[in-house]
Amino acid sequence: MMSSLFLMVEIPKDDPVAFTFFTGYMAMFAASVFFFFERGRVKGKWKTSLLVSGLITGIAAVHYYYMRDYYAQTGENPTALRYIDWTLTVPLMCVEFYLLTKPAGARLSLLWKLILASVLMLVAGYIGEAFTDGSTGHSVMWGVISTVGYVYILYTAWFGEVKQLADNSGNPTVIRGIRALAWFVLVGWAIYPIGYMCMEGGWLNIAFGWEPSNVDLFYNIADAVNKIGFGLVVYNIAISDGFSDEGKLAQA
Ligand SMILES: *C/C=C(C)/C=C/C=C(C)/C=C/C1=C(C)CCCC1(C)C
Repeated sequence: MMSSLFLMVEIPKDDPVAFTFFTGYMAMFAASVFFFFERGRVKGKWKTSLLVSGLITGIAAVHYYYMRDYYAQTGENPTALRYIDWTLTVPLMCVEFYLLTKPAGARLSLLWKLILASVLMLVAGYIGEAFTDGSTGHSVMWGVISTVGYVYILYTAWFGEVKQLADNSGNPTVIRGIRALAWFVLVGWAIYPIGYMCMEGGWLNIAFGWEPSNVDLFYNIADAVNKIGFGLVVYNIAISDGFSDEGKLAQA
C-alpha cells in the first residue's frame, strides 16, 4: 500500500505481537549485516556457509518488514507471508547441514531428502492454518502430517545421515557444531507447533483458551532464536578455524 510509505506505523504498548514483529525485523536485519561483513574475514571454505546464514536472516528481515505492516494495518496473522518466508529459509537451513557435512562426503541426495521433508512440513502446516474451518479435526490432521516432515529432519540431524557424516568427519568442531544445530531443531523448532496449536480449534486454544494472536507471538520468538541462532553456530564453527589473511589484518 502506497500510503504505508508515508505513515508512521504505531506500535501499541500493550501489543506484544506488534512489538515482536518490529524487534524481529531489526534483529534479522542486524544479523544479516553481521554475517555478510564477517563473511569477508573467515577462511574461504566457510564463506558459502556464512553467505547462506546472511541470506536466511536477510530473507526473513524483508518478510518481517511486510508482516509487521500487514499486522499493524489489519490486526490479522500474515499467514501467507509467513509461509513464503519459511519456504525459502527452511530449505536454506537444510543447505547449512549439507555444506557442513559435505567435506565428510554428504551427497546431494541428502540435501533433497531434507528439503522434501521441510516442504511436506510447511505445505501441511499452511493447509492447516490457511484453510481452517475452525475445527479441531482440521488443525490436528494437518498438524500431524506436518510433524512427520519435522520428525524426519529431527531424526536425520540426531541419529541419521547428518549425524553419521559429522562423526565420520573426525573434526571435533564440525561434530560439536552439528550437535548444536540438532539442539536447535529439537528445542527451537518445537516452539512452532506450540504457536500452531493456538490457532482457532487448536489444542492449546481449546484446552487453555490461548488466543489465535499468540500464533504469531510464538512464531516471532522462534524465528529469532532459530534463524539467528543457526547462523551464529555456523559462524562459531568458521572462526574456530581461524581467520583468512585479510581477516587477520582487519583484526589487528
Ligand atoms: C526460519 C523458520 C523455521 C526454522 C521454521 C520452522 C517451522 C517449523 C518447524 C514448523 C513446524 C510445524 C509443525 C511441526 C506442526 C504444525 C505446523 C508447523 C508448520 C507449525
